[in-house]
Amino acid sequence: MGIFDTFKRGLDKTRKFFGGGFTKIAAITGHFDEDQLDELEELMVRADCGVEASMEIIDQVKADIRQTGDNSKEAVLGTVKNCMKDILGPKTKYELEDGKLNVLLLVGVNGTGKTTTAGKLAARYKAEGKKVIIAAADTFRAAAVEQIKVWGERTGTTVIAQGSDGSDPAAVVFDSVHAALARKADILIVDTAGRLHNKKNLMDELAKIKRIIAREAPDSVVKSMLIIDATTGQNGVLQAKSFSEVVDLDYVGVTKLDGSAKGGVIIAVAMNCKVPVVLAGLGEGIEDLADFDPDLFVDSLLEE
Ligand SMILES: Nc1nc2c(ncn2[C@@H]2O[C@H](COP(=O)(O)OP(=O)(O)OP(=O)(O)O)[C@@H](O)[C@H]2O)c(=O)[nH]1
Ligand SMILES: [Mg+2]
Repeated sequence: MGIFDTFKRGLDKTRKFFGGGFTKIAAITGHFDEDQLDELEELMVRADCGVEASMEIIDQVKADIRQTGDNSKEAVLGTVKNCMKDILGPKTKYELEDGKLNVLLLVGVNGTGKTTTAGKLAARYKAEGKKVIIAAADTFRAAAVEQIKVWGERTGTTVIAQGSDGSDPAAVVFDSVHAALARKADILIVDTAGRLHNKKNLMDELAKIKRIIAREAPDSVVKSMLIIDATTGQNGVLQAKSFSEVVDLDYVGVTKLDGSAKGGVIIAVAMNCKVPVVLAGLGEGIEDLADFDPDLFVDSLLEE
């Protein structure tokens, strides 16, 4: 299956809701008058694009209509798509630096899909012939180590963990960094425990993990990625804002786009935080992960 089809399938619910809603509004009179534009704005808000982005897009649609006199479905669709692509910005990819240890810290609140994303990424890099190691740095939840070990087996990836639950995640990271250096790994994926941004001790723990990596592997390339769950809507936007105030985030990954009609949340995230969305989780399967591509995203949401 091509990447466009993967996106389309994963975004099925949002496409039906948003793309389908758009077509319905356009079908009322065949063009967009004031009433239809209000409905369109409401639809965007309900698809979780956020009030700010929805208003900005509608303002631009109105400005274009004033200028061209064209309020046909095609014209409005064109403006909406262009505005969304502008808000999302150019495609940014998480890429490994050759010849270095790349460390990727996956962070976020409980249950957003960090462990699943760690497993999917391990599979991806293994398939590319990279040497991958996973750090089971979620020592908080009893079943967490088992869960990541299953992904390790499934993908043939070494998982570094400590025996008993409740051990120190920083110690796991210490061991993992040394294992990764000794084996000349290309990437060390660090699966961390879910945490709330306002729990100081847990946020401090992330800072400690980062310090240990910097100290033990000063030449490594360390990146932090916040994983947010699309089904939580505007809450995800708040998480992105608050996490970025406490940890230096480099990237955002948005999961469970397949389970939500509210994939518009990516627009809201892009509008509200400076950190680029680079990954899209499009299902529970090992292959249901794609590099986030703004053009593909918008084109699969709103087909001509
Ligand atoms: N449909 C769908 N489900 C997903 C996706 N990503 C993760 N999940 C599911 O979401 C649930 C939670 O995923 P985890 O990977 O355990 O989340 P986590 O962030 O590691 O959770 P904690 O470690 O408890 O904080 C699991 O049932 C996953 O299968 C996705 O892209 N689509
Ligand atoms: Mg987890």
